[in-house]
Amino acid sequence: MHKIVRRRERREEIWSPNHAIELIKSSKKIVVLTGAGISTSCGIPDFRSENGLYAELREKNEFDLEDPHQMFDIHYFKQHPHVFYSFAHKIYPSNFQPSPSHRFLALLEQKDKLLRNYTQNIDGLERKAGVQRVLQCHGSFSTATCVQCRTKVPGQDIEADILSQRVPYCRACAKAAPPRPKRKKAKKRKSGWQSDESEKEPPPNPSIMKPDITFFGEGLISDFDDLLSKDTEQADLLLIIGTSLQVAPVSEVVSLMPHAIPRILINKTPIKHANPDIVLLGDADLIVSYICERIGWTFPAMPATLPG
Ligand code: CNA
Repeated sequence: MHKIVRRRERREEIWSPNHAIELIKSSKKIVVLTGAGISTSCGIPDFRSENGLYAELREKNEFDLEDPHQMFDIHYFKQHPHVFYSFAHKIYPSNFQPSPSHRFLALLEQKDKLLRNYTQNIDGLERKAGVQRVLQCHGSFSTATCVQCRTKVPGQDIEADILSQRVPYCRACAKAAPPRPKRKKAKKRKSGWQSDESEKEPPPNPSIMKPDITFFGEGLISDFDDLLSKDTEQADLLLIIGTSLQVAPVSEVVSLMPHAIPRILINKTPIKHANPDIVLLGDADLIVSYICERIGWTFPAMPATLPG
């Protein structure tokens, strides 16, 4: 009740960056909802910005897609896996380093203020920055699963295929299938993208491996609902950073948080449906660096090895 009154009173005022700094300083259980905007400075494009992946897929149309969403659509993937694997190396996270925004999350955790980071990102950079209390709502490349027999393998097993733009097939399915007679030399395909189908014979029953990232048409990882219902009871601040909040159900974190909890949006573009109390528009890295400077926090050193 106290919180509700406080927020109603504050809503009468004009909230400023100073309020944001005060809220971050005083809060102890911060939920941070992040998206692709915290990784653009690392060199990974987001989806919906002017120079994002959707714009690139639309403009270049090198994959002949009717709609850029198809690149991450599970039904399309199962029928045309070579399209995703011709492209996946561009977003494969092995060579990227965390941004100041990722390190800000690590800092909140170090200060014992981070209740949880709900990230929609699949690049794993929160963990690389040392953040432990992170839920990768849309999964990651750290494991891969056979779409047919559901055998799970470490992501490293398909890394070479991703980087060479080849479709990885399931070894377990190939072992289980009866041997089949040798084919004559495969004909080269005329398609624009490189397909391994033209390079080598696929296994008898080609079962495709898929990285454990959530495609459109797939459900979220199982922990999401449980953790969110616990966190909504404890959270005292919601920070939304670098997301257009267009992808449900993660976008619903905002509406599921009790109204008493103040919400701060840090983003390049305004997101009206986040209904934020404080909007800090601009580059996330610059804004979080400014906040840290004002509070007197310095970024922790990067961990030497990857936790978890
Ligand atoms: P989005 O819809 O592309 O929105 C990104 C938002 O970030 C936009 O509102 C931008 O204005 C904003 N933004 C971009 N750069 C910055 C910046 N430097 N500072 C502040 N704000 C910035 O992406 P969402 O994350 O909202 O959509 C969820 C999708 C995107 C998830 O399914 C992800 O898997 C997917 N995705 C992830 C990555 C990644 O892991 N790095 C990259 C591309 C897409």
